[in-house]
Amino acid sequence: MPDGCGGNDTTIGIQPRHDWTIGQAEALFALPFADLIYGAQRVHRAWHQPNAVQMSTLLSIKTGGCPEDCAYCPQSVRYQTGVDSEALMPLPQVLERARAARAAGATRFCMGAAYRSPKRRDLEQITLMVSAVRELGLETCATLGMLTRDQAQQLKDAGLDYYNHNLDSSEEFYGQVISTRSYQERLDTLAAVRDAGMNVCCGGIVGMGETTRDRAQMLVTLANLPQHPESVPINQLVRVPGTPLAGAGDVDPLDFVRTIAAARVMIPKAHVRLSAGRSSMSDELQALAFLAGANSIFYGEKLLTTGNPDVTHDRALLARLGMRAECATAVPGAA
Ligand code: SAM
Ligand code: DTB
Ligand code: SF4
Repeated sequence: MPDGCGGNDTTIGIQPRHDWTIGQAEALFALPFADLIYGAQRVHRAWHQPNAVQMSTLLSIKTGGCPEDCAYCPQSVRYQTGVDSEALMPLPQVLERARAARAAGATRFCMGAAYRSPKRRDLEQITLMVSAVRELGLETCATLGMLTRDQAQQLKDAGLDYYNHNLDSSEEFYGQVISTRSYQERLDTLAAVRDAGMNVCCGGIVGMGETTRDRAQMLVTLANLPQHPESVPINQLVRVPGTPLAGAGDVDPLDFVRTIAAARVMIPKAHVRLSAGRSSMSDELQALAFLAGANSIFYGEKLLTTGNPDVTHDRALLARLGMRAECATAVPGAA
């Protein structure tokens, strides 16, 4: 490039680092779009099969009635969203859904519960679900709110492979979204999950009114954890009527893609999941997210309480892009 034409230093390293500064992260977001995507692709191809997508299916095993006040969430008891409070789903029903997910091509089954934290008796039931789902040969994931160290160990002993617990945003912005538990409590749960020997699934939401700096700061917090999360879900806010964030402004789709790309660069070995919000994204936007390094999706018609693209559409999209489902990792001890 000729001197004096405003060329950028676009060198993006491929090695995992744990010493990101907010300035460096913001500089990534500020790169020309093509430079950021090019860097993210280089990182992606250094660590991952470029055209493979990990497929997780979600099931809400305990819906609604949650005492927390997360401003984005249709399952909080505090907001009138039309989501009723239900009891914990019985094991046979969970297994039926897990078998269906496996038959449709999912390799991981993620069980979500609208809890602040699980009670002892609920956790006993859930450990049975985890073991039974794993016996089907599926990887297991759960998201049940805050965990103590003992609870994390119980889940690990039952065969839980991944625990999802999101930071959601930067610590600074978090207080505007949730008041009923602290950022530090989230970090404590993540440490308990990690110390119990489980894989960590942790990401956040784009579109709640946060700034680019908040997005960058959330990724700095994740990247500077002692061990990187294995899975990083990047959700676009699903604006559910009745929640305080129902009227949040649109996200610039290119800024959403920048967040995916920055996650890919800063947490290179993780699966970055193009998570909630796909129902309102065009195929072209999703293609751009894959190009930016997303390599995992939620697969199946429903997320927890809101919709997701149907599997026929997703299969067709992957085929159009020459992409394929990632092969399952062997689940030791599965039937
Ligand atoms: N109750 C548990 C918890 O909060 O950890 C587990 C379930 S909770 C629904 C899991 C995550 O879903 C949240 O941390 C948030 O990132 C995401 N989520 C919830 N509602 C959402 C929405 N309307 N749009 C996008 N993501 C959402
Ligand atoms: C995550 O990061 N996104 C998923 C999963 N982890 C549990 C949940 C998305 C929920 C979207 C709103 C709903 O369907 O209720
Ligand atoms: Fe409850 Fe989780 Fe929803 Fe927050 S995000 S209200 S903790 S279900």
